[in-house]
Amino acid sequence: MLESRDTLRHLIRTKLGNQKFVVVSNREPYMHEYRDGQIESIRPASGVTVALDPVMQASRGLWVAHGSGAADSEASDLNGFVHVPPKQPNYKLKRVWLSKQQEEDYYYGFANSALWPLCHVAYRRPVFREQDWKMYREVNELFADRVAEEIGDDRAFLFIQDYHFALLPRMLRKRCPRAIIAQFWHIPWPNPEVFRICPWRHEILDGMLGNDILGFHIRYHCHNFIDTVDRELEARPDREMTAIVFGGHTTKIRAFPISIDFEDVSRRAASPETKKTAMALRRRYRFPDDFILGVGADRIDYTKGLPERFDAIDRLLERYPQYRERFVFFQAAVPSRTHVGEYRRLNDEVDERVAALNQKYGRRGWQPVIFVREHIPLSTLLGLYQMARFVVVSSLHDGMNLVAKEFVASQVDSDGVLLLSQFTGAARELRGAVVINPYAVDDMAERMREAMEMEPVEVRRRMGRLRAQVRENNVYKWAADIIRKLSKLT
Ligand code: ADQ
Repeated sequence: MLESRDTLRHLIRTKLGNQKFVVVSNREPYMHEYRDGQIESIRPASGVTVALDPVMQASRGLWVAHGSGAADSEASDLNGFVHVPPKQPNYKLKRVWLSKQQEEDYYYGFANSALWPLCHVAYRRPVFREQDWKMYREVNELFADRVAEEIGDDRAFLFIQDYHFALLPRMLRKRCPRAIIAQFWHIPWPNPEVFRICPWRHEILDGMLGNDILGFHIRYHCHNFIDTVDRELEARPDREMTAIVFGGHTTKIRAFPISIDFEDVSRRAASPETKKTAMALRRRYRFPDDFILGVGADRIDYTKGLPERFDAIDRLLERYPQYRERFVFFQAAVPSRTHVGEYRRLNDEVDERVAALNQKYGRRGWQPVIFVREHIPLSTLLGLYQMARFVVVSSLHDGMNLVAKEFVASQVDSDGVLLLSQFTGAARELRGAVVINPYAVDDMAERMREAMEMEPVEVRRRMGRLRAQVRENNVYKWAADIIRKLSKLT
């Protein structure tokens, strides 16, 4: 049976009954900002919130998150509550306020300068600062208090998101004794050799083993986690059951590949508005006649392989001059974590690569790369995907990657090719993509050429196969699988 918003809603009602369903994440699903003196709500470009919003709409639960928008406080009530989605509210968001220093040390510091590089192994050295770690613990405590205020001794399902809250499961177990606690780790988990450099590795593992269920995107990350615990703690891993018994409590470790709302994205992609958007983009960017479009859409993050992608385009145009003045690569790039030095350097590096490429090949009003450093609405991304011959996902390491799945869902005519890094969780699941190794730039250039020259029948065959997989393994199935597992624990 195909899971949908309706089947998920039904499942939530029958399995969770009247118990509270609470999601906790750092990033909020809707932020309020000031624009031209008005308060406007925007959706941040984060895979986590994109995936969970439809789940929350189906469950009508409570979402607890950091209120980070400039107008968030004004848009919420005195206790930080606001009803969302703004146009058709059907669940509650509880905003937790953090000071600048807390945000600096917990979010930019420990979460994004230590845990993010540690788990991604993209050859960026993690930075471990005592002050960041202390603040990470403090902010986890703060969230534990905010959630406990809502739950107390009630029975409830608590669903914690990601690497910002490794300590929260243990803290909540103490505060909410009747709650069932699950956590989904949206990024990879490294092997024990890599993880052992973390000075607070025992505390982190202890925190995560406060969960009843701990989910990763793929089995490989589950096995890495079990191996890490086995190496670091006096715990009893049960490899058959993929569970860990620690301090008398069992944590089940499971793979749940996250996904998207396939039907919604397909429907929007097939709409007349998307066609209009595509035509408007064509005019706006003066795409030449008979042009071939490649597209990338990413946060500007060193794990996404942007410099490598531009190097491959350079190699492509060098080797195959017939594509000059015909091929355009559109990169939608949303700035991210620019408080962190590593990210600022990456921004500069990406700018230099794009400028060098356009300088080297550009002529007569044509430039090979259009680089738009903006948060682009999904409707515009869909217009681009409609025109694209291929989309490149060249992550050096990625838990899953939802851009790949959104592109597949948008291909209602099955006339585009997905170039997908072998180091994404998505590559383990999706059959039909052209698999690339972003570290092998020459080969990536060849794969781009392959995508441009592929026979239409082969393009359709591959995309048809991809679409069948994403249609079936949609975000509602991801959530339903987790909820079924949770409900077995009551
Ligand atoms: P992210 O690293 O944020 O997510 P991803 O899964 O690709 O990565 O999701 C990014 C989202 O942002 C997509 O919905 C995409 O459409 C959107 N986006 C990208 N560029 C954009 C732009 N320029 N403008 C507007 N929107 C843009 C983390 C993990 C992933 C995992 C997700 C979900 O790193 O591996 O897939 O969580 O678990």
